[in-house]
Amino acid sequence: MRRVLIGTAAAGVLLTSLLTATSATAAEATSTPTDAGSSQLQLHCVADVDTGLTACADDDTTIAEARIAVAGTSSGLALRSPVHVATIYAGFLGQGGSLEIQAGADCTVSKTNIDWTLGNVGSAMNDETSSFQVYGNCRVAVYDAAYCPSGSARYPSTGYAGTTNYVGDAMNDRTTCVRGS
Ligand SMILES: [Ca+2]
Repeated sequence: MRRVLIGTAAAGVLLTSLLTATSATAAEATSTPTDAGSSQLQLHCVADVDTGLTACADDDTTIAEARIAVAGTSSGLALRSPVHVATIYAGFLGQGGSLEIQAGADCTVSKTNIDWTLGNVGSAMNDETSSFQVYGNCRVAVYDAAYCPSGSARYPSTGYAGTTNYVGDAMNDRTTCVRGS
């Protein structure tokens, strides 16, 4: 009997602490959005490097619908079938807000040429990136300045990198442009 009472009390304490922790996390997320992985809205978005369009999933739009939306063009050209070439994340891989990048084709074998450039990651992810995952035979470099100008701070400092779980203190939360090779 006594053990049951102790167990019940312990469970009550645990539940209370979980609720407290949840409340504290929610409060922190809305008041300190600047750290890696704590982007205020944690939006999941898609950008297409060829159409220049970006869309985000929300209450009315699934990520699948966003992919289709950015693949078309406002001039009414036929929908394409783009491929997923990279995803940047506000937190470590798979965490926080994200931006999935689509291009017209996989990256080429050469890992020194430029296959695609996403000139501006958009307001939801600007200066938020902490990590990136590559797909479609691509390697990636992230740049501080829009349109990836030479001389801009970048990661890696030269060349291109495969999937990276942290872009380093120097480039954390600074990425505006993403380039694939
Ligand atoms: Ca930047």
